[in-house]
Formats: sequence, C-alpha cells, structure tokens
Amino acid sequence: LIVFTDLDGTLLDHFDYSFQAASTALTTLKTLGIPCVINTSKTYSELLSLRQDLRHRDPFITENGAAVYLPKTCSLQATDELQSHGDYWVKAFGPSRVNLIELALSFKDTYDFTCYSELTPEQLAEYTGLDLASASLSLQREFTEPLIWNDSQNALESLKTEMAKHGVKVQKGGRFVHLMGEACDKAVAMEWLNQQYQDKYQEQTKTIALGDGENDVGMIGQANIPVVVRSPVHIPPEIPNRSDVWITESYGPTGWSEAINKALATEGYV
Ligand code: 2M8
Ligand code: MG
Ligand code: MG
Repeated sequence: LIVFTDLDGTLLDHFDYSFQAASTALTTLKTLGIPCVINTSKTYSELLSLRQDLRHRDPFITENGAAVYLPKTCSLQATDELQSHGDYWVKAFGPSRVNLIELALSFKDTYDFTCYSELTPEQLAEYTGLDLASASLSLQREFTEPLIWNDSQNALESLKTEMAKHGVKVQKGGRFVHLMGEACDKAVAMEWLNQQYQDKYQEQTKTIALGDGENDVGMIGQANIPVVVRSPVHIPPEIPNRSDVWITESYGPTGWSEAINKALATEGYV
C-alpha cells in the first residue's frame, strides 16, 4: 500500500493546522513501512519545516503537483532526468511563477482579487491563521500563484477561460484560487511517483489517496482506495465515475485516521 495525502484540511486541521489527531495512525504507517507521500499546495520551504514536525521521511509533492521531491536517501531510482536540490532529487512539472504573476496582474482591472505576491507575511498570517514564520515560508513559492478571490463564481469561470488561452490552470484550494501551469496536477505527479514505486517493487502497487478539496479530485479519482476527508467549511467534492468513495465521518486529521485505520484493516495489515 502507498498513501498519497493532501495536507491542509486533510492531514492538518483546517483552522489550527494541527496533525495531533493523526499522530497514532502516522506512527502505525511508519512501523508497517508503508510510504506516506505528501501531495500538497504548500511550498518546498513549508515542507522542509513540516517534515521535521511530522518526522516525515518519504517523498513529497509541492505546489499542487508542480514538483516531486525524492529524498536522496530513498531507494527510488528514477530514469527521468532529475534536478538536484539540497538533499533531494526533483522532478519539476511547473513553469516558473514569475510568468503567472505577470499574467495575473494584467487582469487586475477586470476582476476583483489579491495576488499572493501582493501580501506581506503579516497579512497572510492574519488571513490563513498560519503563524508568521509559516506564512513567510508559504510566500516562498516557485511554481504557482494563489489568489484571494473577492469576485463572483461567474467571474471565476470567466477567469478560467481567459487563463486557459495562456496555458494556465485555475484551481480552487481550501482558501485560495491557485494559478498554475496546465501540466501541473496532483494526479499527474502522483502517477509519476507511483510509477517509480512500481519500477522499484517490480509489481503493481495499491494506492490510497486522501484529500478534502477540488484540487484533490483527480488524485483521489485515480487511487485504488479513494478517500474524501470531510471539511468543516465546505461540502465534500464529487469524485466523477467512482461509486466506491469513502467519505469520512469526522473532519480533517480525525477523519484521516479513521480512513487509514479502515484501509489497514481491509488490506489485512492489522
Ligand atoms: C494555500 O493552500 C491551501 C490548500 O488548500 C488553500 O488554497 O487554502 C497555500 O498557499 C499554502 O502554501 C498555505 O500553507 C495554505 C495555508 O492555508 O494555503
Ligand atoms: Mg486541502
Ligand atoms: Mg492542499
């Protein structure tokens, strides 16, 4: 079994970003040697810090599928050409962020929104409930530009159409609307990484994917075990063409544990 998980609103509580309620289940995965891949909108900088708190050792995917990071100590041997970045090998899917910022700013007169690049760490901390240090790490983005969307749903649909003409995708996260390259997708990055695991194990792997938002739909939809973690702030997203989705009873990390424990039992681990 390989776990692919979102962070915000899934493994981390939507309001206070705590993973406390999932600690026991996380330890169980480590003990069983089941990889737990983080697949998040968060940045590389945020992940470096969070991985220490979580004592996370497995690969991770940042900025909504824009880049996959393989710890150099892990035994996955990718055949693709990878970049070296500190202690990691990186497979990048994303275009660089500067172009997205420039493009976003050109729509400032048309729609009502604020770009991430316009925010100070203080403003971001205030808006998200992140502490100041974490807010600064979140601002250090490489591939994507989140927006605070103050306009209507119709206006958002119109932005999507406009952005598509420039090869840019618009995707809703928990609080923000994320601009990213059309090649960036949590599902595509997951697929690539899963292939590396299959090459290593020389067999088909079984995946479970857990998420709470619209940006998790593709990742959840392609997993063997699809899990939607219930959110305290929005209704569960629809997973197209799947009638076997588990929707957790509880919110965030409590729901996450519920689903992991159920999967471990179903798969005969415990
Ligand atoms: C942003 O991501 C979440 C993911 O759902 C969102 O859109 O609400 C990112 O900017 C991330 O870097 C940041 O840590 C998070 C904080 O809530 O928000
Ligand atoms: Mg989320
Ligand atoms: Mg996320």
